[in-house]
Amino acid sequence: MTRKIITASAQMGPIARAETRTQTVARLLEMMREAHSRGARLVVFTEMALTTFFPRWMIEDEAELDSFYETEMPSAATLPLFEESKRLGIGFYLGYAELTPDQHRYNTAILVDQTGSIVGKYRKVHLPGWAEPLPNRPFQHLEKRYYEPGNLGFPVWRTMGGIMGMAICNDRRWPETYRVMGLQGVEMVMLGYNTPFGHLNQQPMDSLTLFHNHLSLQAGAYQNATWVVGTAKCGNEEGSQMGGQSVIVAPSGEIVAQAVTVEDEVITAKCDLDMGRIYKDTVFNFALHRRPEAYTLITERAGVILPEEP
Ligand code: CDT
Repeated sequence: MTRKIITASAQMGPIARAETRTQTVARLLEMMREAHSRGARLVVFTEMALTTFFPRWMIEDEAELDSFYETEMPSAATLPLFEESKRLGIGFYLGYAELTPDQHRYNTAILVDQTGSIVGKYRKVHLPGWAEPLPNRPFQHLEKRYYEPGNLGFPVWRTMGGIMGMAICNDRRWPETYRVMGLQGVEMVMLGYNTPFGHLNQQPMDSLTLFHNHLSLQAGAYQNATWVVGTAKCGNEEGSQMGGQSVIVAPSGEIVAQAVTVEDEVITAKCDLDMGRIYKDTVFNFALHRRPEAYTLITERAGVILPEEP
């Protein structure tokens, strides 16, 4: 039986601070329909796809801050996405800011299958930035203030004919993200991102922002023999410029589809979930070639380990 699934990455242009959930969901619905019209059975939306990227600001008004979080999923505003998913028979990944009933805050993504049912939830583990605002910066990056690290690990789900995993933005820079899912046989990793230029105040790194995006996604795909779908929120959002170049990466590490704008844009690829098999059976046959006993010498010790002075 063929396990080819046409998959879409639905890149999103800027979301204004004043944009309502209804307006944002309308944009997502339009892209879901476009993806479906091109044969897609799965569409990957971005990180925090329902609001502007609010961690760029220090927000002290609690009610204003709360307005960026979802307290239920689906909500009245997001229900049309679930209904359309079911009607069209297309699954989706959706990132959003989550506020739990017991007042915990996470940067979250859900996976919804082709019947419009939530089958998985992931909470971002690697939170970049700071908890306190930095002086003299036009924009902050306060994810450590507004979110707790995810507490669900990196699970995978057997759904939509494959073994599916999720990650969010900064997670893509960490090999552990993919490897933990790779060890569970993941066949497709979905990931949304908001990556502002200049966030580190380091010019040389800034010019490499887009290169590092692809480097991370392609290395994660190849080294774990998995498809990786990376979906940007991009363009000039409230004066903050964010990188695009959303991609669909094959288990070979090759980019098979790439966005060319910094606006709402749907790209698609026919993803053969069996394609990773040749790598999983050869160069990345984990059972045959990995040496966990060597890795634990280091990893069982917590924290950063500096080499000793010669
Ligand atoms: N959203 C997110 O995780 N963005 C980070 C950039 C900011 S690091 C201060 C990223 O890794 O793309």
